[in-house]
Amino acid sequence: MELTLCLIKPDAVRRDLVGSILYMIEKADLKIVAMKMLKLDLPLAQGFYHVHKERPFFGELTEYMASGPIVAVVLAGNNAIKRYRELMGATDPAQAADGTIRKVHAISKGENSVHGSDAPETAAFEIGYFFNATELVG
Ligand code: IDP
Ligand code: MG
Repeated sequence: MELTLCLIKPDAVRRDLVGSILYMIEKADLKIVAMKMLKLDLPLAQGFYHVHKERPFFGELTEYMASGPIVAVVLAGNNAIKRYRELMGATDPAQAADGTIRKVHAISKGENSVHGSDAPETAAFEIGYFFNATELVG
């Protein structure tokens, strides 16, 4: 059993897509073991995306992530990190495969509706960024 962090990003919460995205996740047989809605401020968004701080899009990304509420979700399953990355689709929705969350819902490469951890080390950091061990259930 592996854990991964999903964020439903501000563009998706704003467009009332939380239920649709969670439906796709549950249909894909990934188990929700923790969930909360929150609004990041700029320093929290910057801390979450610190690995991208040298990238040209860092300012745009962190301001967007702090622009409205998000939903943080911990998912569990065999090979959950890779399976959820596949379900999300490519970063740019124009490149995302049919049936993926980003193909169906994302607006652009920046406003791409969901985040997913990319490796066990980043998943551990990202889950710990939003949740205590006692908040994971199931
Ligand atoms: P990922 O979310 O598919 O793992 P990353 O390369 O880790 O993609 O980038 C993190 C996030 O930064 C993306 O999901 C997207 O919101 C944003 N981003 C990535 N590349 C660009 C870009 O070229 N312009 C604007 N935003 C970007
Ligand atoms: Mg990434």
